[in-house]
Amino acid sequence: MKADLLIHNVRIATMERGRYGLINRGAIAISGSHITWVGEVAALPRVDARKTIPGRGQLVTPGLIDCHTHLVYGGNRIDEFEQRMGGATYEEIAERGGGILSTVRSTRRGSPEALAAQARPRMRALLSEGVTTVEIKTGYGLELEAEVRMLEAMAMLAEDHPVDIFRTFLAAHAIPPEYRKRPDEYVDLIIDTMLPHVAELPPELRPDAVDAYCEEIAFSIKQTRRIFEAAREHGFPLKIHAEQLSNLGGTALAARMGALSAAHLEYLDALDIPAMMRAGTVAVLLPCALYYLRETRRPPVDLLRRRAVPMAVATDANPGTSPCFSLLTAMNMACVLLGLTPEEALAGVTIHAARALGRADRIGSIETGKQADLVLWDVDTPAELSYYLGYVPKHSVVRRGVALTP
Ligand code: DI6
Ligand code: FE
Repeated sequence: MKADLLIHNVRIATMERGRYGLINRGAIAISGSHITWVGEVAALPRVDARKTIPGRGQLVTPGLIDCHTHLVYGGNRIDEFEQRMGGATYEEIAERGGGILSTVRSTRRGSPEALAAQARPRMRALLSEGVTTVEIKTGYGLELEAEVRMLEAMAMLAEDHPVDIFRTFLAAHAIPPEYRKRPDEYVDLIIDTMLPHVAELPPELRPDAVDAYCEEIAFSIKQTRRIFEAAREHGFPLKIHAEQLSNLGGTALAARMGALSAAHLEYLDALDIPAMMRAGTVAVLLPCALYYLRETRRPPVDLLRRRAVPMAVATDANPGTSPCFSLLTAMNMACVLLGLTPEEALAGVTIHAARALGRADRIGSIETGKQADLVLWDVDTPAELSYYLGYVPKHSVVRRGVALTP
């Protein structure tokens, strides 16, 4: 057997089917950007490898996937953090014109270059923890040109970082100030102008999915359904933010329309779950947002687990409710605050995160035929990845079959 890269003598958490799937003394052969063989060293056929990484028993996991972020935005909201810690509520700040709309003002002012430049340190923070795929949403432009500039900033980030970026179009994030009194007209704008335009963008800019924030303070069920119907006609996979502050039924709607994922879910109801099961819709848990908002309500993890709904874990990195750029922190919080096991947390940032992006056929587990995105960790057991807070175990990354120099 020929290989471009052979990784030898490592422990492998394959993460197939959401389990560790440990191979205690394993090897991985890679040709080009893909895995061509994985298994016990004892069963390894004779390999003629151009390059070998002689392992020392490190733990190899799939490259981590942050499947829900708002990494591209202008400005920051540190002043609001200070106000909130002094007692102001998120709603009060929003009423004063702060909140999402404050980020919209600073994002609209930014060129794609400026937006990419501001996002770079945040991207580096994510990548420094073994992340190899990042989803990023638009939604701080809320007008066609500014939304497209956000997509352009994402394309720039993809060019100068070793990462696969999944672009999600979230024009339905908030009602822009100029449409405050006529929200349905903004929905018309999304449907009649924005979606047809972004659907025709070249492949490096075209969104990979369409998302909507279905909530009392954002888009109603009816508005969300209209946007999703139009998005589907353009062939976009669907994602939703729902059941964060109340139960409007957005998750069930999205699942019935075949959505890839539904995020937040603190107010998810048992009755919403069968639709998710039928559609294979992934529940995306965002513990850092819940932490920052001091939300005491928890997503119904036990129910989701019992009904075998795949659970992903993500940072929700954004300037308002989750200025967190550490996926390992999100894993820890998923365990401590939400009750996931470390195995579920790791599945939540690998195979189930891949599924939330519709890419489980390509990434998220260590299997023959998958993209060779791997992290070699100096840890004893996979649970260790969820164990620390503010400490990143030493590791190295192989992305698309290429060993990255740290
Ligand atoms: N989910 C969130 O938690 C936020 N948006 C969303 O869709 C908050 C975004 C912000 O405050 O900037
Ligand atoms: Fe979000």
